[in-house]
Amino acid sequence: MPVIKLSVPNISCHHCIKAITTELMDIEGIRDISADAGKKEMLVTYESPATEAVILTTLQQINYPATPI
Ligand SMILES: [Cu+2]
Repeated sequence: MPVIKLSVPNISCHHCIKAITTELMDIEGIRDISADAGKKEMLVTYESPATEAVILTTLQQINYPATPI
């Protein structure tokens, strides 16, 4: 199953992580999310029909633009 590591500069606290997790878990195919508020990074495990593009677009839409690292 693919895992992407993302830099998400707008993460500032655990509330951000909760909001992001809620939003991403609504996408079919997202299997796991772990985030580090200190590093402003997250790991997303996913499978079809989810794609990296869908994940990045969703994060952009909720104002947490992300960059794969
Ligand atoms: Cu926050």
